Amino acid sequence: MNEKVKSGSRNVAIVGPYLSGKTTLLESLLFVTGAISRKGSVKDSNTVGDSSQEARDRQMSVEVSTANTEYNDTRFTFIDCPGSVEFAQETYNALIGVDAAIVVCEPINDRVLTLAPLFKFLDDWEIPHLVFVNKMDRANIHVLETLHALKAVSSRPLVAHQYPIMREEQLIGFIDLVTEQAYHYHSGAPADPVPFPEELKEEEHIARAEMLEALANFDDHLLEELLEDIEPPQEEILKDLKMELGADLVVPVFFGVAEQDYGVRPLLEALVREAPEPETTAERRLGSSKKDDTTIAQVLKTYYTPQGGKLSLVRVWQGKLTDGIVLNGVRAGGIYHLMGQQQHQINQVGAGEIVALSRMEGIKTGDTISNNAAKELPKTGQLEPVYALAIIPEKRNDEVKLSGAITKLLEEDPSLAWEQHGDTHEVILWGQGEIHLQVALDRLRRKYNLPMTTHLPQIPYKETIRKPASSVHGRYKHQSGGHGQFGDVYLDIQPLSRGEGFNFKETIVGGVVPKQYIPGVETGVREFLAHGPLGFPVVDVAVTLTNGSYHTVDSSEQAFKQAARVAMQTGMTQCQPTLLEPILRVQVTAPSEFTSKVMQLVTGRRGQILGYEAIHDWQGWDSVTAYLPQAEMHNFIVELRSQTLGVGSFHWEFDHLQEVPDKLAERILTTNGSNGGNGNSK
Ligand SMILES: Nc1nc2c(ncn2[C@@H]2O[C@H](COP(=O)(O)OP(=O)(O)O)[C@@H](O)[C@H]2O)c(=O)[nH]1
Ligand SMILES: [Mg+2]
Repeated sequence: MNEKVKSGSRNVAIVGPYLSGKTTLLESLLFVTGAISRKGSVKDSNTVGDSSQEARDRQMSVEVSTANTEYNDTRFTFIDCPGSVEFAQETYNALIGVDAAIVVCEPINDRVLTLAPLFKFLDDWEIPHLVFVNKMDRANIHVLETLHALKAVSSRPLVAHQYPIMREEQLIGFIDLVTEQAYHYHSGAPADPVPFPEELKEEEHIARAEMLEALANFDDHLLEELLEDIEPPQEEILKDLKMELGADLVVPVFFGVAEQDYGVRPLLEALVREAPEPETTAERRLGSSKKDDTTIAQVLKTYYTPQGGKLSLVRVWQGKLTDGIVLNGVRAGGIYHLMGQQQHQINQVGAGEIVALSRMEGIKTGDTISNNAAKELPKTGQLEPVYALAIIPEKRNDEVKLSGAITKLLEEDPSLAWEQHGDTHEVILWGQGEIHLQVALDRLRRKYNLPMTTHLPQIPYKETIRKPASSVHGRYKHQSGGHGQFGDVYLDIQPLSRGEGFNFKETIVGGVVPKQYIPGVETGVREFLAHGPLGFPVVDVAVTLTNGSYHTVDSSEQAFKQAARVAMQTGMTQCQPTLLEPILRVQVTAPSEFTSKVMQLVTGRRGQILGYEAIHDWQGWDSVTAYLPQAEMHNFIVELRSQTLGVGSFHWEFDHLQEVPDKLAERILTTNGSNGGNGNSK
């Protein structure tokens, strides 16, 4: 099927906080434009946006979802993005491929505040965006107050594009601030023009003047007109809106009720009229590089379908995609338009479209793909993992299948990570929070038939010693038929400073321990230190072989290894073994009004505050730096989010090992047993 040529197209992401109504808005956009004949609802789990089982189970979007429609001769591709912070990576990866974003929010002050990280991302990437204040059927704060709250979190000036007409807390219509025409909404039909509501004259004038002033900041001609009290022509206002939205200089604001399709047509009209054309976006992304016919596309999302096929959602920046095209050396299996989970195959598609390609093996989300070695385009950074669970297949035999399945899981969702921990041998799944990991585990179970059990990851404690022991004797002597075994050593054991690790020396004179047996001694010492007296790997210890004796027939490297172990066994208990815990250097970011709460959270978890400061390119946000024991970090992100309306986040790295306070060490050792059983399961 070849696509009918449309006069234009727009790729638009729908973003905003969890529960603001994005999936509902998409449903309404598709309904109003005739792409679907009946509206689904999130409650009934039959929307186009939340079509995956993982999304339906939770009645929330957990990955980006695409749908196409047409309005006024313009072809639209909408991408419904998850709003939960735990799925932000999905949203960010998709956003770099769109021409504009609709930021959906609720008229509730606290919720508006949670938009700050999203606005920052949009502005850092200069992605044109407009705001759709949804749920205006229960707006219990004044419109101007909502605008005020929005302005406080956006670094770009917000301009009301409409002035809502309310009846008590219900939206019933709007005044278009460009034309000053008023309209009333009706369910199931476009809005009707109505006479200007005189009682709103004053408020409307203020909002309109603010809009014009904001636009005039980037247009001297408009500024002159305003200064001279000349009414600017509507075309000029629209031209400015288009230019300034397109360059992410201003953020127009709309109001609506997605559930009743109110405000949805004006939004579509504004997108047709004012959102930048795909060519404009492509020019911005591709920069000054030479334009030719080379096909350049970028992967916005990778899916594995329930049938196991791979689909790469791509934005075509330049050139075209044709059936069987080879990109980065990989032949595409097919080209598809996606409508939720449905796929519609097409033969070819030109620049400016977002489509899915099948079987792009080895190609990852964010990759730039081309038929002629195009230069790599910028991609979004990876969110750092902040929450971990240790996972074990329910069925032992599944262990071999696990790494293949996890690899696919990570391709679909790059904000997951996994590791096989060197000390604890656990498989640890890392992600952005509890729900994020639960969704990942659901996918493992459902798509890969890999049910998993989970527990809290063990803390990789280590141990060291506080005191030295000298000339510790170890002798290994075995006489059992044939020739025997004999090794005999004297070791000095000394504590080292934190971070120095392990070192082994020898000061043997006169060959009392022959050279060829010394490596055996070192191996014996190292093997012992893998499991110290407390059951954990020992660090920051120096061992010196000072003396010993041997037997010409019975000695061997093996016997000296055993002798060294005997000496270590005796010696280490005299050295006051102590438990060490990993300390992370953590940098917490949150709006400054929460800084004192963040500090309390840190100190309440045995943390040590190192300092705090304002973030230089993020007004109103602070960064608190602290040392925190890893043992206190498990649900730190959960607490942090609950203290900061969900917007706090942190960066961490391992910093050093530190002695565990005695009382606590005792508790850890008794609950873990003394043999390194180190399990702190739930
Ligand atoms: N009152 C009201 N509720 C709405 C409106 N739009 C969406 N909702 C409800 O808000 C909840 C979250 O909607 P959803 O579309 O899943 O939000 P998302 O998380 O942003 O995708 C659902 O229960 C919707 O029915 C609206 O305009 N008015
Ligand atoms: Mg949703």
